[in-house]
Amino acid sequence: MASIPPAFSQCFPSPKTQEDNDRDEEIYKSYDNLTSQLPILHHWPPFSLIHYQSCWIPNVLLPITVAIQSYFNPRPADILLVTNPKSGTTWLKALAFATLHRHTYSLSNHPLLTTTPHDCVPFLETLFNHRTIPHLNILPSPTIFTTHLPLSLLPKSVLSCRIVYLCRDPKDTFVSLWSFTERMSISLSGATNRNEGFEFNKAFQLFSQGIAPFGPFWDHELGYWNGSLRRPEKVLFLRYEKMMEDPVNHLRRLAEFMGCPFSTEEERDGVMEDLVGLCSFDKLSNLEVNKGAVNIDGETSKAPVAPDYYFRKGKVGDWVNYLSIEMAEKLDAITKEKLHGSGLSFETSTAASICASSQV
Ligand code: PAP
Repeated sequence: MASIPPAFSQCFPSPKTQEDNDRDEEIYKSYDNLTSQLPILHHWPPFSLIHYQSCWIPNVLLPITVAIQSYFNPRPADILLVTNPKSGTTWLKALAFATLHRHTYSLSNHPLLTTTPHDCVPFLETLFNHRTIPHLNILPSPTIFTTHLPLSLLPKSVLSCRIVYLCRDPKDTFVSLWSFTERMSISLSGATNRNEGFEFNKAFQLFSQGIAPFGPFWDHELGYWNGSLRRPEKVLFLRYEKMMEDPVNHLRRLAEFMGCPFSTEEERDGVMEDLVGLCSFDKLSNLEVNKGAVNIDGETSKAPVAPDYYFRKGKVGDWVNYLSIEMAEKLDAITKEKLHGSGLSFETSTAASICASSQV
């Protein structure tokens, strides 16, 4: 878990009053106690996953999650970006940040050139990870936050702000998640041999059973999908694959939803194309800031995770290079069953459709 970006340090008044200190200690300690009462699995290295209110969350996040449930109280203008891990969080953060602040920063001197998207838009899980309830309401309004938590684990008050949800085909999400956690667990364990990492087939089995960080994958998607059907003015549901196909039109929708639509002049002057270029995989992944090492200071480890872990390939359909056809069909079948009747589907990227198109 990353440290607090400087722009957010004002949420943590220092020194704390003794009263605040005692309150925070008591709150976080009582949440810690919950950990011993819940089922826990150690099969998804480097995390231990704890089953809390039907969701598998990394166990170090349990007190943080409960603190978010109790104390996250966004303002109506705030924007919450939500993703299942590895669904394009980094990209969405960059796009939303660049769009909201486009009148403040020029392209040549933009914070995204020198600051990672994760530091521009921190996770709630990071902000609540300091055994202090952060004073988020002193931040400028609107502020953009991010979380991986499912809708069912967020407080009801979350619908007072606007939520942007980005989903991705589960096969690509799984491959990206496995690659990231495998790389992380090798780095943390000091292993030199890939075989000592996180075995692919084992990860696949767990993911298929719904056991993955913030899983089950499908429940996460359905929570926000149904939210977007019920309250379209509050939840914008986006898809990674569609955004890759037509990023400019999606940026237009994102800006409208966030309450800062592009003007006719901006459209004419190519502002959307410029921002899409700034936030593109090629641009961001080649910046020095997105290559260097940073420290994870969560309880899981002190080992470094380099920002380039968040920039692997950025491709749609990379699963074909990792999953056997049987695995892909199995995941497709589970997805079809889980999403049945919801109106949400990933039909265009199923194993069957890819096989059919490669035979044409
Ligand atoms: P997180 O949920 O842990 O924050 P997230 O950013 O969702 O991570 O996952 C990284 C994925 O987004 C990677 O996908 P891949 O493993 O399939 O390659 C990464 O390459 C992709 N990604 C990162 N930045 C961009 C971008 N600017 N455009 C498109 N995809 C991106």
